[in-house]
Amino acid sequence: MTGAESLIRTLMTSDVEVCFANPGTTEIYFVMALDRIGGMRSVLGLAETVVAGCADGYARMAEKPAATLLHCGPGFANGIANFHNARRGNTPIVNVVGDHAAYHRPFDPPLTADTEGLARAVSHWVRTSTSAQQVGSDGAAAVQAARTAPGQIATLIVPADVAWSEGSEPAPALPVPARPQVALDAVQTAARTLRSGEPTMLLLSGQVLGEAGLVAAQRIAQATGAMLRTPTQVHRMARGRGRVPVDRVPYSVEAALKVFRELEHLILVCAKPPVGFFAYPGKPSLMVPPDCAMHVLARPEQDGVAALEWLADELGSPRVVKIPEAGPKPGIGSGRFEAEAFAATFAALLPENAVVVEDGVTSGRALFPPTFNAAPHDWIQITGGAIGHGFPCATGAAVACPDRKVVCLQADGAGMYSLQALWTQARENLDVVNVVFANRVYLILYAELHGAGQSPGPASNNLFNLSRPRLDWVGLAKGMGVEAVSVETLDGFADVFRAACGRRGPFLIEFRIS
Ligand SMILES: Cc1ncc(C[n+]2csc(CCOP(=O)(O)OP(=O)(O)O)c2C)c(N)n1
Repeated sequence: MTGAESLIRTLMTSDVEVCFANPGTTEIYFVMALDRIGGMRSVLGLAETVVAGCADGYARMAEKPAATLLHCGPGFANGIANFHNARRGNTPIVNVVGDHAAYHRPFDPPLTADTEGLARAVSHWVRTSTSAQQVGSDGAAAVQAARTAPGQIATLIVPADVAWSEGSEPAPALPVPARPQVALDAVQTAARTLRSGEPTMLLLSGQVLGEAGLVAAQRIAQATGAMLRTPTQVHRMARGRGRVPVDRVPYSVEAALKVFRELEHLILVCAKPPVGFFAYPGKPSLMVPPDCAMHVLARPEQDGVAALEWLADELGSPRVVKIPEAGPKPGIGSGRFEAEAFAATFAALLPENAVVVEDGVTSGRALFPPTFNAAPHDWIQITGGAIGHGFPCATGAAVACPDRKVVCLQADGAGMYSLQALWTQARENLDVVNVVFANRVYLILYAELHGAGQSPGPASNNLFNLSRPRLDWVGLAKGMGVEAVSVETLDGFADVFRAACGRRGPFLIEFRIS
């Protein structure tokens, strides 16, 4: 058996079922192995940023890693922005990166690069296999690393001669370590803080944004009056009617400071301390006031759900919670695009059990509160701020959840980074409705400029305006085999979105905002 074959068999034994790939010559041995072995689903992405985003979206929904197959240092490098987003979201991914045979590298062929160095920039675990005999156990170790809480990026570099050499054997799956439990002391400190009656907030992230964690957090809120928030970007959150509505920390520094202004205690539950997305002259980095005490109930890799349940029990909170009312039932708007009216319209029409992937940038800011009252759904956001996450992430989520409607909310500027994902959606016949907010500007950058007290000049207009030439999203989608329609009003959107959700397969709606 070749090294490539034993690695594929090892990955399959370790429950890796899908490989998002963009192969080259050094990965041909893996492609040959995939041909021979069968059973591993391979999905082609036409750029590595698509491959990386697909692997992210897949694992967020499947709750287990996919593999990627990438070509040498430069191929991996093309995926780095979306691997960064995945890393910031604690998504498990197993990267297999082909590379030159060790004996060939000294001749300095064109694709020679610091593959390990590039991998290290965004991976928690990096290894280069040195022999066909070893590559199976390397693969098993990579999956184990990826699945270690809270979820890691594991990158295995496989030189071509390791992949093609015979005499290899698959390795058995390695055990996945359980999430560590929090210490009694952490629970008791949090309980004491909450009993003090001083203004306290729980900041919830990662694993605890599933239904069980949110219910446990609500038990604590009910018993003590503690406030609840999520970070500005959620990795994946259970939302909609019947789910505990927890709002995000706002993006703008002023609005975020207001949220924390009166706070005396912040309890972190699998969350990091809240910081501004960027530094601004004269504004603080940390969003909580300097005299607010921060406590850690659970670190991101710990069992935050069990910790919240333990804390709720400690506080004597009943196990049944009353889910707070999430406001009036959303209604369908009319007229031109307006962020809040769009959010209400979207909430009114979102199908039951949908997966929403949001990379909506400025147009997506108002979406969170109105959609608490939508049908139950999961919501995924771009966790690392590297735009161009939406289309690929939605594509991967749809591979993971063939029975659920995936809706991708994508800003147009961000969408242009990775629009090739639409082609993968068409080829795999994935059930995704893509909504593009076509405002034809980098609106957020205009807002930042205004925030700095400046008016746009010729250079800013040249760098922030996308209307020359005008991007034609319907044409772009059709060119990649995805049906598409453009709309200009909220009522027009409602009609098309309803119809798109009533059919299967990829679809794109260009919402012409300007
Ligand atoms: C990988 C990456 N490159 C560049 C940026 C900087 N950036 C942030 S937002 C933005 C433009 C966003 O424009 P668009 O997606 O059209 O959203 P809008 O604000 O118009 O809604 C850019 C270029 C980034 N965040 N990530």
